[in-house]
Amino acid sequence: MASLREAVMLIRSSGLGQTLRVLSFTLHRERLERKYRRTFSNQETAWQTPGGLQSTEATLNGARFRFERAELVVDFLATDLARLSWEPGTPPVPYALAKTDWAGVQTSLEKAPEGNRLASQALQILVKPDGGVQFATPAGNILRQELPPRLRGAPEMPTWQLEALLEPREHLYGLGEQAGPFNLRGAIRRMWNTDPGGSYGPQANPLYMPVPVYMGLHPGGSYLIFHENSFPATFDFRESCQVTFEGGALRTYFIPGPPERALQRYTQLTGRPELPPLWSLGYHQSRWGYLNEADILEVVAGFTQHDLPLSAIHLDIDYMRGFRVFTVDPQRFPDLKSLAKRLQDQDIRLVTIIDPGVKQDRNYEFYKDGNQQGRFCMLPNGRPAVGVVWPGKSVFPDFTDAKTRAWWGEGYRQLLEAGVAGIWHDMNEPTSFAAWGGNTLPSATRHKLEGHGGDHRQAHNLYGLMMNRAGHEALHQLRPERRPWIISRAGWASQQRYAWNWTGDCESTWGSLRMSIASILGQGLSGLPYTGPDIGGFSGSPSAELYLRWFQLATFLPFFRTHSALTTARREPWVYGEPYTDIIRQFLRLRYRLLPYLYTLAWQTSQTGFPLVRPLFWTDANDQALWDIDDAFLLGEALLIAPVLEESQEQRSLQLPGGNWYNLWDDQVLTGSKSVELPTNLETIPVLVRAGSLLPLAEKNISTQSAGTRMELHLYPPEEGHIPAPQLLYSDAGDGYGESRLERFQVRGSQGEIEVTWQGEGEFPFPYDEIEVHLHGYRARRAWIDERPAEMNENRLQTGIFQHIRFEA
Ligand code: MIG
Repeated sequence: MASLREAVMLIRSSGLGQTLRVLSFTLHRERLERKYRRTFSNQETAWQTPGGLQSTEATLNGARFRFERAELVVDFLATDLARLSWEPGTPPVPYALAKTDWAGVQTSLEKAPEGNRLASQALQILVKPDGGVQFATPAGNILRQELPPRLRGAPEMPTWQLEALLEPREHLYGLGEQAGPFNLRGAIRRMWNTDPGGSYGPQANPLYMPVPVYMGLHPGGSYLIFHENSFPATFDFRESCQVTFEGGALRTYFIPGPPERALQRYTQLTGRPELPPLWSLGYHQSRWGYLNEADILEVVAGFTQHDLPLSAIHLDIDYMRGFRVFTVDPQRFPDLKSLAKRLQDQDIRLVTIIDPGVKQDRNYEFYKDGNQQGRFCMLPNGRPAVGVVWPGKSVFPDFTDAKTRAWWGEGYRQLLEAGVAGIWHDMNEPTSFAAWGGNTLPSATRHKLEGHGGDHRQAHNLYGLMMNRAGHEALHQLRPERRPWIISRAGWASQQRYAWNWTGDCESTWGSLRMSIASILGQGLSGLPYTGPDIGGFSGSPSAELYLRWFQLATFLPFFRTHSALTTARREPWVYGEPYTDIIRQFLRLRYRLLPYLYTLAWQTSQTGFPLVRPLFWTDANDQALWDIDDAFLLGEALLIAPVLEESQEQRSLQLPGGNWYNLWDDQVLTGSKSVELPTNLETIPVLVRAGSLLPLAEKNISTQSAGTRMELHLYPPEEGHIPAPQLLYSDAGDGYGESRLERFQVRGSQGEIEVTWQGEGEFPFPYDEIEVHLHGYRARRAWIDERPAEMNENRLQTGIFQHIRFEA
């Protein structure tokens, strides 16, 4: 049992029978592990180096280096994307790759005194005669120095270890979902999708979704590294950068360049998310413990009564018939379809949870069918791998088989036909309850791996990813006119193509609130832009103040949902009474006003892979003072959020990036490149707007379906001599694959005179009837709309569609 809490929850909710099942599973697995470890243990053999270089051969886009005991193949897929593969070891099944048809670039292979040098216009790779590898910029700045890798164990299943030296100032970020500080320097992290068991805090490791990708930043430059290897691994960043993979070929993608360019390349390689439906960026309410239709209707009525907007409500495991996936309990939800319809009429979407474990029950059609068709993971003895999850003894679909993905995909049909809008994938690490020794399937469990075949050590980290792929493909197929929306707990590299994710069962503490920022920033730099924590933390009952602070922070995160565990106090946004409900209402409204801005960021993510939530150094990767900041973040280009992360805090300090920043609440201007003190109060958290921004805020209609009838453009004057990047505004119907449009607003000028030019393109009609430009930190005495004098109303200007506006102080 991962924790006593879970043990108690388990016995309480499932009884003694379940507990005995868990014990029996654990004992059975232990026997299997012992047997299996004998076959595959690499622990006893000594580390070896590749040995001396024996031959070098230029290839079209790189070179092949034969060493005594290993071989290295280097390919330049693009000038700034190199793939290095060390064998022996099973090459990866390319699940993570979205793009495989790289044209490749011709490189020159040059013999130098230190070794063989391969160079493109963006990167030099030096392969030394002992297998050491050095990466440098064309100018010769060293980005990374690798020692000769080490390997041990049987050649068909070696353990590889790669060690690189770190620069004294080097910072490392990423590795998917992580707790603890944003900068991973000094950390040791395990790659093994894991359910920490009902609650976790700031140092937990591993979590549900580690990803073997990270970014390095040091004064000599920056780079991104992706290891395409799904075996269990350890990333040890304490002394040096030491990475150990317990199987498979050692495959590395190396991308030099500043963070945003590197991330763009990485997400070209592994894919970018499609644009999500607009409703998914609204507010979601959830709780493990909304038991039936009456509960749901009562909660929804509460939102109406308290005048709080709501976009989605989630059904946790209790909607199912005895936790059987793809069933609905007829007593609790007698008519899901009419419920979904009723909610939809109020612009509220229904999301249902789906767990991968399928109850082993002879009278359950889905199980029977899957069993007959051989859809479940097997043990080497040809019998299904049986674990224990909520429904009791359960079997696990093998999502690494295309036929199984298609079969599973059919399961969603009924839910979609009932009007369910989104799907929530849980327990897909995969998790099986166990009393000790980790809560997942036995290592010996077999997986198809698209015909290559392999064991659970290779397939474990791919399990959630491939379940999400199955779901994503099914939603596309079953409901082609709508955009799929799935949120998942587990996943792996390239996960962003198939699902959002949330940070799981984080504890309800101030430390956990703070940690969620680092987690989301790290995921963003791992290519995963859509995430967020359970507001208030999952496992406990937060104080009113903690819940409020969490809510205020989450207003600026992509995934915006309150969710809580069965055993906690109720947590609808009104349960804390005033002044909390009123403040929450203000933040909810702000969130809905921000939707066009968020939606534009979502569109940008689909084009670039940039996360919505970004570290402060995104403004300037050379500003070393920003490298450690994980108590504040950027939302897109325009907003900087500095949440309140401590109880009764009256002011907080912030390392402010360079340039001028306006306080969103009172327009006070601050100048950056220094640490500033920000006063706080209960009503707000510090939010700053970057000078030169034109922040779009929708007004009047805060529903998610039609984004608003009035658009306010909030103009914050640029600094003298600075021309900001254009502010984009993306619009479409909010779902489906119809027409869209993109506005491009260019702001120029400064204190004396400011102009805004507007260029729009696209067939979708501009969705706002009125436009109002609001000036901040600037007083205009006169204004012209398309060269005609116009009337200022205080600091506001009413206008229709325009091409050019000019303000004069
Ligand atoms: O073993 O479905 O992280 O959000 O409420 C716990 C019940 C299973 C874990 C998820 C949580 C969800 C809970 N699930």
